[in-house]
Amino acid sequence: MQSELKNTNLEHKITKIDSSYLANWYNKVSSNPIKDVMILDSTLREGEQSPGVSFTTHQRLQIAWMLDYFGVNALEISPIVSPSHKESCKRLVKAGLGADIVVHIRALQKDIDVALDCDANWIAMYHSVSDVHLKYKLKVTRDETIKRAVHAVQYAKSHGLNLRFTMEDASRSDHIFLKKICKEVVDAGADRLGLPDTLGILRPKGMSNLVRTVREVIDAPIDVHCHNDLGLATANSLAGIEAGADQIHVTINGLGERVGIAPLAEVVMALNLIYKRKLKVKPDILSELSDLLERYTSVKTPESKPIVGENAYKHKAGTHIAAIIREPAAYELIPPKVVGNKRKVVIGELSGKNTAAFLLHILGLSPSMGEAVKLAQGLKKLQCGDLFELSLSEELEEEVLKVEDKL
Ligand code: HCA
Ligand code: CU
Repeated sequence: MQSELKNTNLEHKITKIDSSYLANWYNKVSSNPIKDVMILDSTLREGEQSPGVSFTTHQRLQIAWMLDYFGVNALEISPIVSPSHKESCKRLVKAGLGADIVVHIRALQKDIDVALDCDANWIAMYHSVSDVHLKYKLKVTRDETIKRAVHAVQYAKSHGLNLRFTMEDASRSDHIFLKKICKEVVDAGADRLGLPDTLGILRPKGMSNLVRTVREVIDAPIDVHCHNDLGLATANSLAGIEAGADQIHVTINGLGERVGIAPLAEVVMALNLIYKRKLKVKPDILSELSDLLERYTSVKTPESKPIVGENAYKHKAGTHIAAIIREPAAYELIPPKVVGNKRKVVIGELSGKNTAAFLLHILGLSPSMGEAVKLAQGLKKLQCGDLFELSLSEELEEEVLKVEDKL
C-alpha cells in the first residue's frame, strides 16, 4: 500500500506541476495573442554553413527524416553548393515527407533553373537589401536590386513555383527602401517574405520593429531568421513572432554561419512554455536530434546548451538536490523525459545530507540522518570538488523517495 502511494507521488512529481504557469503573471503575453507559428528547420542549409559541418547525402536524408518525424513544417536545403547537395535536394523533394522542402537559391534565373531541375515545389530566393551589401558584396544599385528581384520572382512564378523572397541583411537596410522592395516582390507574386537579422545586430524590440515596418505595407506571411552573434537569436525570433511574423527559422543546436541562428529545441520549448503554443511536434526526440548532429559533425554540443545539453538536468548544490528529490519542478522547467534528456546529480563537495543519504541508500546501506550528515561532512573535507555523477533513472528516483521516508 505504501509503495503504491509512493508511485502515485512520483507520477505527480513528474507530470502535475507545470512550472511555466507559475510565472504567468510576469510572462503574460499582450492582448494581441500570437497566432499559429510554423517552424522551418535550416540545418541542411544554414547549418551546413557552420564551421566543421558537412553532411553526406545519406546523413542529410537521415536528418531530414528525423526532423520531419519531429514535426517541423518546412526543411530548407541548397542545391547550388555542390553536385552532392543537388542530389540530396532531388532525393529530398522525392522523399514524400510531410514537411515542405524549401530549395534555397540566389535570386538568379540560372539558380531557379536548378531548383526546377530538382522538381522543387517551394523555393526561397535571397538578395541583399542593405546598402553595405549592395555596394561591397554585390556592386549593384537599389534600383537594379528591385529590377533583379522582381524579374526573378516573375520567372519563378511563371514556372508555377511557390516562393519566399528573403531580404538579406534586412536589419541593416534603409526602412523606406525595405518597404518598397517588399511591396514590389509581393506584387510580383512572392508568397512569403523572409526578414533575416543576418548579422545578429538587433535587440528583441528591434526585431519587432523590423517585422512591423514590413507588416505596414504587406499582408503576406513573414519568416524571421535571427543570427546569434550577440546571443539574442531565440529572443529576437520570439519577438518577431509577437510582432506578427508567422514562421521561425531554426537549426538543430543552433548551427549556422559563424555562431549560428536560433536553436530548434529552445524555440520550440519556449513557444510551448511561454506562449502555450500546442505545436504538433514530438519534443521527446529533441535530445536525440542533437546527439545525431554531434555524431555527424565535429561540433560538440556544449554541456551548457539549454534543453538538450549534458548539464540541462544536472543538479549539484545540496539544497537543489534536496528540493528536486521532493519536487523536480523546484529546479526543472520541463521534466527531462519530455525532451528526451536525463536527470543527473553530481556527488562531491557540494552534496548535502539528503544527497549523502541517497547515495548510501542506493549502495545498499540504511543510513540514519546522523550518518548521512557525517558522509556529507566527509565529502566537504576531501576538498576534491565534484567526485562523480549519477544518472537518475525512474527506479533510482523511487529509491530517493524511500530514503526521504526513512530519514
Ligand atoms: C545566407 C544569408 C541568410 C539567408 C536567410 C534566409 C541570412 O547565408 O545566405 O534565406 O532566410 O542570414 O540572411 O542565411
Ligand atoms: Cu542566415
